[in-house]
Amino acid sequence: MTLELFTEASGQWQETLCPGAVVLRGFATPAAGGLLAALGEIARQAPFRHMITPGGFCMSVAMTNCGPLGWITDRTGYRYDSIDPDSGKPWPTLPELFLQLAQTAAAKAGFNHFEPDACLINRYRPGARLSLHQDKDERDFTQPIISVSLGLPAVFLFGGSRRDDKPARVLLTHGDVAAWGGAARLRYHGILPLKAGHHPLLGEQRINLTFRKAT
Ligand code: MD3
Ligand code: FE
Repeated sequence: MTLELFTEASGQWQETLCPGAVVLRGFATPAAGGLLAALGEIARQAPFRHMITPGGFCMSVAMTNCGPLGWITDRTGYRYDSIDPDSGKPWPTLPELFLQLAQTAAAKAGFNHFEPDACLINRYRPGARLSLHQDKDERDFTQPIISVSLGLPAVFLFGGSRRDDKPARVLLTHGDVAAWGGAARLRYHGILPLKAGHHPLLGEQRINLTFRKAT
């Protein structure tokens, strides 16, 4: 990474990794208790599951969704769907607290009028990883993706616009919120295998929420 700008506005550390990629360190920390309570309710209605990739591999990251649309993968491909294939029912409602956090973070990072219609929830246990990929299943790439990290820290790989561009490593820790838009929106990215550890609120896991405008 050649450029990394730090600013401190209203006691909030903000790092610009590149144009369009902004990390708000600890932005979600005050909301963490409320987020986890809402998450428990979501996981009760739509339990975390290990989805199958089109290539036939079982993902090490367990996933669920909330909001009007959810991201899913199976042998037929990747897509957004309003129905949870495991229950046959709509995904749980997007909690007001989730929406509020996503929208305030988006605005702080310079993305106004963000109206997410999907929230993908990833659960990493030690060893779980996400290989380098682009997020391309959304309709409008001018819309950012907002991510919220909770629990154990993870090494985020921030690559370039081509798969073989050497990725930078960025540690994402509990409470970090990041906005990925503009020129960063189609960059390759991934997560290295989660290191074992214990987090006081989440135990042996990391949760990542990604807010998206899919349609
Ligand atoms: C950069 N999740 O769900 S969040 C994903 O931590 C995903 O679970 C990771 O990649 C996780 O698709 C990374 C940070 C993130 C999310 C979307 C991006 C970074 C991004 C889209 C474009 C560029
Ligand atoms: Fe992604």
